[in-house]
Amino acid sequence: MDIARTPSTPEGNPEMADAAQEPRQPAAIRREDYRPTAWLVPEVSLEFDLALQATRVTSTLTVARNAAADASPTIRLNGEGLEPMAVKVDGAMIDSWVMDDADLIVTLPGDAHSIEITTSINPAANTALMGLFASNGMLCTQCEAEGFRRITFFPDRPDVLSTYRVRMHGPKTDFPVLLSNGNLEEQGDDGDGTHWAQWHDPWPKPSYLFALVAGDLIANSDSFTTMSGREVALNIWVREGDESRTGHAMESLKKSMRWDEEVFGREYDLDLFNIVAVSDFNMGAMENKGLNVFNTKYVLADENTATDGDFDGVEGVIAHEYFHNWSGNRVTCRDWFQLSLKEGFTVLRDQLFSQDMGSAPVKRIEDVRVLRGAQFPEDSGPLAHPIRPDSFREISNFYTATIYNKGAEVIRMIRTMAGEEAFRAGSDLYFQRHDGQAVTCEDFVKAMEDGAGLDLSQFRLWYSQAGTPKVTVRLEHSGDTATLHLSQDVPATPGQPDKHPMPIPLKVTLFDPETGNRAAGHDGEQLVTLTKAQASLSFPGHVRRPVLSINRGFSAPIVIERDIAQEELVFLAAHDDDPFARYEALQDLVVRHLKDAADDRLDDGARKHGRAAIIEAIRSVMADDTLDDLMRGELFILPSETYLAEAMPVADPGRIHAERQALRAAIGAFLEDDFVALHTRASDVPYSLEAAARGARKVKTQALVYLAAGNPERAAGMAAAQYDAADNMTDRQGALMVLCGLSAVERTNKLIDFYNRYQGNPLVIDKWFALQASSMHPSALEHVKALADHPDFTMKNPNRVRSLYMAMAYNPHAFHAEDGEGYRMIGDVILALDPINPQTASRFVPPLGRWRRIEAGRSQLMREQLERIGKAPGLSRDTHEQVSRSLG
Ligand code: 0A1
Ligand code: ZN
Repeated sequence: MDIARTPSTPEGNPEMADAAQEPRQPAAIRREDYRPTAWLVPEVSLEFDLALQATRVTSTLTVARNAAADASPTIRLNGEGLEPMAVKVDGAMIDSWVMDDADLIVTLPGDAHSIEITTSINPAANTALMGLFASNGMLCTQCEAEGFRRITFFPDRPDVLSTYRVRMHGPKTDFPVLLSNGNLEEQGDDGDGTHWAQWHDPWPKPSYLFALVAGDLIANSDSFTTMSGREVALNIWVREGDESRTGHAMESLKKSMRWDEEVFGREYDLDLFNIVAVSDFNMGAMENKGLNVFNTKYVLADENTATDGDFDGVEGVIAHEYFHNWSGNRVTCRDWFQLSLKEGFTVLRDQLFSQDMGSAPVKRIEDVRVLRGAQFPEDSGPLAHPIRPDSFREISNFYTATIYNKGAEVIRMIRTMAGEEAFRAGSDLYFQRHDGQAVTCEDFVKAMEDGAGLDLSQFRLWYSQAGTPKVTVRLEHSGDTATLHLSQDVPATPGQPDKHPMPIPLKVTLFDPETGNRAAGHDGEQLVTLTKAQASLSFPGHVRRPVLSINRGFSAPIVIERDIAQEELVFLAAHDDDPFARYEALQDLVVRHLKDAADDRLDDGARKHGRAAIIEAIRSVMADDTLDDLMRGELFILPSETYLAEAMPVADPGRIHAERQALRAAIGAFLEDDFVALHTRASDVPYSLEAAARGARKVKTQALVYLAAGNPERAAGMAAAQYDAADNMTDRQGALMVLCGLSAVERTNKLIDFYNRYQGNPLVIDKWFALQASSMHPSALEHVKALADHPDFTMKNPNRVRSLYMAMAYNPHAFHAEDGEGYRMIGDVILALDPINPQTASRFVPPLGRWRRIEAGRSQLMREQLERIGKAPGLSRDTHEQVSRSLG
């Protein structure tokens, strides 16, 4: 059977009968049902007659039987919302075609044919932003994963690789720039106000990598000379007026190209690389061959409108999409179950790149924070799935933190076990062996085994088992020997009640608490791989009980439960020479304290004692002059409320919020003078993008965050002054973020100023919405409600929707308002957005899906919203799948 949703003949199709009765519950597609495609399409020729409301598409497909598949007399051409206006086979009009649901079925007598199909589409009416859509008068495509079928009928699956020739024709004034994949072959003017361009992409690619852009755009152009001396023209296309904010993106692109040559040996393979920025986009960006399409958020940046974090975001996403040229495009996925093959690997590649471009330890900590904030909750909830899922109903729902971020961690573990050199050998073999192919995660693992010389038999469990393993750690000391006892538990997840033990690579070391020296192993750090449910390891030569540092560098994406004394955590927080382990010790210290506090397990004395230890640890971070400010700022960040909730079997978000704020206030009050001094010192550092200046900005705002909790009045004055003195967005946004959480007059004044100052700059107005929706202010939810009626708010722009409602859904004290108002609002958003843009609507379901892990009162209210959404008529496949899994 074809992996497409229905068998290749429409008659007697049981799935169709089901679908007729229950249109919202299409059958699950299963990985094990994969079959090679019966027909290949070596060449595609597309002709577009462009118009915003009616674009005519004529596609000519050269098709040939796939000798490696079961023969079929029909070809299934997927479609969505399309009608065939004309169908020709080998140049002759036919009327024997049939529709099977939305797909077109054509009977083909021979082994090779040409099929020509004409369709017409309305890009202006495409609010889902999949397929060909209009954005600010420009036309743009998004085809991953299954958007190409909204443009023309096609076997829309990633294992069908074709070369594309694309001819576009349209009015010159509306669409002066006409772009597609590959190289521009020819262009011309018709002399009647219209013009045309013809593009050809020599590299065979799946349909999801097709792209077309037509609009009034202006380019920042540059060039890059590859390692073999080829000159590549680079263009970043934006709307007029935005070109001055493309410099950082261009620098990031050139750095990415050089880095991929140097670190992975990958050279670019066309003479042209185009990037287009679009303001209506569901995701961050898309790696279409030679024509990347980006959300403006990840292209436009200058010091006045973008924060340091935004600059990093641009650099990281530019790199990510560029790296896909090899990990994704030259070697692509056989089917969508293999999505992590390209995404996990590419995320790892972009993480390593960003580590090399800036502070490696800080980047590592940030990446772990993202993983634990987004992926761990997914892995412990109703939507848990392995990095290579076994089934799905709507592939858009599987662009998840698990596929991306856990996928990256899994490959990072391979790298840790292999070492850098052997890993590179594995990667070289993978690219060489599979260049031009559509392959599986198994092919990747095999290439790693062969190239890096590893045995990954047991390691494959990381691809098939969902859930975050928990490793319990105990260190026993007797005589002169320390014994490390480890045991692992991989929790049950939906559909996977029983798990096997996984190989877990743990970097460990032991410190002598008196000298602070490391003592374990010859080089002080060892890689211990736990392969069984339990294991014990002995470390002789320790006359004193050593302090254990484990999972250094976060060598495995797991939860560690360690039996360790508070003093030992304080010791590691002050002395561990692994920056991640040091950060982790501080986090653990705080997590333990807040968990106990939120669970009512602390009497006054214990609370005081716990706070004192944390304050002491923060003070030593403040005073430690071996730290740079970027790292210092990182160590100051308290564990998030989401992370704290995740550490408890059932959480009370109200208690967590109150206890965390109280701790922050205690730290802020106790260290008030130190934070003021730090703020003053950091304020003297002039703006630049150098690490020291970025670090200064980071600790400056961190200081305000603590002072806002400890002494709100003083903080309001300082934040207002920081806002007024700001010569960059990082300082200005940081100050406004702090003010947004306070009930001070400066809050209103600066919010008005910010809006007036940046009116007309959508990305900065997004910040204005997001700052208010994610604020610590007790009335944040009221503010969100009012902002929904603001004239600048629209449900049609995904960035704007996210800036208001995603910010609120991930602001625990607003979302978890005790009366359920936050849940109701998100329920309303999902229902209102679903008919407009199902992909973005379904992304709001997971926060509600956490209901099983939340205390009873709120849990019931969350569930009620899921049930209300589930009952709504005409729900999209995207939202329906997420809701039913969340309730299941
Ligand atoms: N492959 C892209 C992500 C992406 C996926 C789906 C999209 O459809 C709206 C868009 C982009 C990446 O990993 O960057
Ligand atoms: Zn990607």
